[in-house]
Amino acid sequence: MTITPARVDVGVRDADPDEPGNQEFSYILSIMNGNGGMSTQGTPDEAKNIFTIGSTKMQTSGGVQILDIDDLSSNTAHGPALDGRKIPHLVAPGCYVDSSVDYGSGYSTMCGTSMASPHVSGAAALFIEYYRTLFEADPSPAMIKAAFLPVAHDLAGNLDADGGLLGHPFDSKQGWGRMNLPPVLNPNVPVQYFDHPVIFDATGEIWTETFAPFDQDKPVRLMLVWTDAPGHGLGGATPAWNNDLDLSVVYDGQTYYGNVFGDQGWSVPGGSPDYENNTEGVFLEPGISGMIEVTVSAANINSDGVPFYGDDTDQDFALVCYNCAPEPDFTLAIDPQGVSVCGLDDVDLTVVVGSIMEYDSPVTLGVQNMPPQTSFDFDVNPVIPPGESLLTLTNSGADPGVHLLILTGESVDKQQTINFNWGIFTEEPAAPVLLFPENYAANQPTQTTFAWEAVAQAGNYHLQVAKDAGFSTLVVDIDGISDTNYTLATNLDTGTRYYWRVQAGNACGLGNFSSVFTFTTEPLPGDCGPDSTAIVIHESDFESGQSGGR
Ligand SMILES: [Ca+2]
Ligand SMILES: [Ca+2]
Ligand SMILES: [Ca+2]
Ligand SMILES: [Ca+2]
Repeated sequence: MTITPARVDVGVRDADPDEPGNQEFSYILSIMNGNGGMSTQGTPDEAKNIFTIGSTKMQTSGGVQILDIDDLSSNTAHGPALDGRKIPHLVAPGCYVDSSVDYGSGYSTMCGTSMASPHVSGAAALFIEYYRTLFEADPSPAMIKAAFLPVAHDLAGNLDADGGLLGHPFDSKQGWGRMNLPPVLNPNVPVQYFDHPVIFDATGEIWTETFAPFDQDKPVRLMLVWTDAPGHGLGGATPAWNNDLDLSVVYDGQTYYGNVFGDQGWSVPGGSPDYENNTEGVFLEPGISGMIEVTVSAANINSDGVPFYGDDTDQDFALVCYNCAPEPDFTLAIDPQGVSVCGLDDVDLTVVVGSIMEYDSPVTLGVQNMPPQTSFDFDVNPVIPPGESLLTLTNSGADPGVHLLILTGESVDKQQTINFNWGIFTEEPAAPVLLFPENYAANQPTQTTFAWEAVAQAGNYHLQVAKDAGFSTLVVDIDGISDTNYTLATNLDTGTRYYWRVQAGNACGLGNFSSVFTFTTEPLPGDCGPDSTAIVIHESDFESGQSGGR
């Protein structure tokens, strides 16, 4: 049975026709293995409401990681849809991938867009969980796309399925780029999510919000996605779209429309609104300093975008903005973020109070958790954002140690805090006492965890691991450890003897090293044990065709 685009486009909005109301369903489908070319997708790849995924390279068929993972793999189909819409929406690693296929020798690798789309399905499941923790609600299928598309990895300069050079997104080969999960689940800028903030009832209606970039050194990325009414759904050259929304952003007197990008992949002013695609992005390059006004307008509402609601002409949408602050606010920063001193010297730190969206209410600064026999002073307080103040910390005999302090900023309706460390020391720390691996421990994991007792006046610790008791061949030499334990990020050799020691340091200097402990790592099957010498008891040269067992 052929699945028409209409069937999946209907299902994104309402996957269960027997159940009253809408049961939304996020279809994340692989585009066909069309092997490049032009418009080599099949059906229902042309559907407009689904999330269509192409494939990038990852491993050889033998399972060896390859370097050019940002090239499209030769199997993936190129769009556009026959009516001109750009597909796929996203690409992900698909060729080759460790898979559950069994060619008679257990698991094997496989190459295909069918291997790429499960990466996005899994990532979407993680995003749904993340979104639930933020809003105690499920994101719509349009919201899932709107969260992933604007932060996808731009594949410009890499190869398409035919070996040609890719440009910047949005195009009909990489779509919006290669899936990039960290900024979706762990963004380093504020993200504003709007899932059906309004439902347009008629052509001409608009929705607007004003934002400012939170971090002026990073881009502002906006994405508008809507689940359109299904339409004829037959594929082919007859336009599949029904309702048309437009994203526009006004900044510094210029209007930026969705999907109007310049040579460098950033949005440029001018051009005209996109009337085909139901994913519209505006990417403003770093350096935006003023407010931006975001508008979603109902350019053409001719169909029932939201069944079981209102009349038969309406449409909802999802909009996501990365690096957008929603309202005027101030920011706090301190430089340096931590200080250590030996003796009774005063310490000076610079507090920077930033302004978002021209926020200028006075900010009163303070420091909490000050230890006894210390005091603080700001040369300017309160500070009018944007502004600075010099913070001086004075010590008249506080207990030595690392003190966690809290810098506070309070304004009429806002408050901010940041933590920083003040290390106060009077002498070099003593040598640590090692805990584990215990001396002469055997069969330790190769990603060994080391632990030692805390030392008075330790600012941080220095761990050394060597293959000899004299520490002339160091295999681990890590400084600045703040905890009293450390787990190796890389593996030691198996079946090998190691020696380790720790010293503590602070602003007064480095203490003595601990006594040395030794341990051995677990052997692999067939490994000779540590401190042993292999003795050959049988040899056979199969390559030369001789039979074994001489
Ligand atoms: Ca239903
Ligand atoms: Ca449009
Ligand atoms: Ca309706
Ligand atoms: Ca209407």
